[in-house]
Amino acid sequence: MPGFTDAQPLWTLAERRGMGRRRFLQLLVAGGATAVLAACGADPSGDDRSEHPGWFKNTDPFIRHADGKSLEARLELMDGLITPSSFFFVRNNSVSVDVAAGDWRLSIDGDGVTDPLGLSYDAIRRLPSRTLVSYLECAGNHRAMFDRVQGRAAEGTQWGTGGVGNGEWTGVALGDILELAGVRPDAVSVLLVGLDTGSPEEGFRRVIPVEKAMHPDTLLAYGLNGARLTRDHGYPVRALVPGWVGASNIKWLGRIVVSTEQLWTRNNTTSYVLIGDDYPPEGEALGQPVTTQTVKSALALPWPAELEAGSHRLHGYAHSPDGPIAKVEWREGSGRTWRPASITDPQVQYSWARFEFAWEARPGEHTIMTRATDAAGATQPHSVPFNQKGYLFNQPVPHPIRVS
Ligand SMILES: Nc1nc2c(c(=O)[nH]1)N[C@H]1C(S)=C(S)[C@@H](COP(=O)(O)O)O[C@H]1N2
Ligand SMILES: [Mo]
Repeated sequence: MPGFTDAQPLWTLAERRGMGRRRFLQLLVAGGATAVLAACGADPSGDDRSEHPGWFKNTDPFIRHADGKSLEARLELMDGLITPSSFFFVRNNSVSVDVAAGDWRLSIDGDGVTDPLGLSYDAIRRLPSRTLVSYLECAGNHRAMFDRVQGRAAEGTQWGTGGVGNGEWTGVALGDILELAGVRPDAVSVLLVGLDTGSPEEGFRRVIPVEKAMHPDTLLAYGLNGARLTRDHGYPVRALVPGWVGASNIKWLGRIVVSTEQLWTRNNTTSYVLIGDDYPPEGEALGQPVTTQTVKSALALPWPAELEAGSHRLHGYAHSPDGPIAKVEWREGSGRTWRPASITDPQVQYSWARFEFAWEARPGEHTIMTRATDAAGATQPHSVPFNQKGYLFNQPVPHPIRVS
């Protein structure tokens, strides 16, 4: 039974809400972090009204970035495999929007379909549904490590390790929707457009290739963790593109354009592109557009972590876009020996893996690195080349731990 290595942030939150230590411990025993959060007045569905204009959910459990667009998850608040909606990170390029399902329509058009159409929410709910577990990660997750580890800051929100979550998603296969619209055999690009500003002309968008769009696991999702998708995560319908960078998973989806030519938009020419000496330009892009994520791991600890001396069971999460995690290793300080961590749960579909290991904490300043390898043999590299916007950082990070 996994436990908390450090429930300090949760306790701080509970204390601020006037909760006593005993009640806090009782709630943890009864229902884990979710129960504590619910007792603090946060709707466990994660769809309540926050005091901040950018989001709907209670922002207390998160690291709130100054850009007003990014709620970074605290991995140390998670003990299970599935991330509760109320702890799931949020990344917006503007603000979360409130779209009423009754008024919502999805349009599918473009020269890549023979029968352009519009679908209501009810129509989508009548189509065959699929449920799958998948992690979802921002392309910029770990971006701050370019600065913290390589000493050269990349542009953009300085995400630590919490720009990621693992959900159980329910929806319809995007491929079924494209079939309904009569997708042509010579279709190439599928453009997904969000309703961020209320109109499909302005919304956040991303192009994916038709092969990925037609994959049976690429979904138009309306459910997260057995409940209705919440507004911060794209209600009424969002795209779920397993393994691909967060930005492909368009929220508040309003329009799909299918094209027989490769489409280029901001988000595959100047943004979500690896720009730097090691990345030659591709097509109309300034560098190499990011598509899939990379193999990564992180400890479920605050940065820096503070622990009491003694025996600890540390845990964390590892994920790869290319299948299950085969092993996770850890190493202390600049030591040469990597030791095996154990993977604690069976991995289904595109889930991340939860790993843990025992650590004897002696007083002083320490660092621990973890390194994941997936079933295809891909492992976290010794060093990643710099790119201007700081995407896909996946070298092992020395997590600072202060022991007293
Ligand atoms: N419409 C729309 N979709 C969007 C975004 C956005 O700003 N608008 N942000 C994208 C980015 S950059 C990421 S990382 C994921 C984050 O999903 P989440 O907020 O549900 O965690 O949503 C993606 N989909
Ligand atoms: Mo992102």
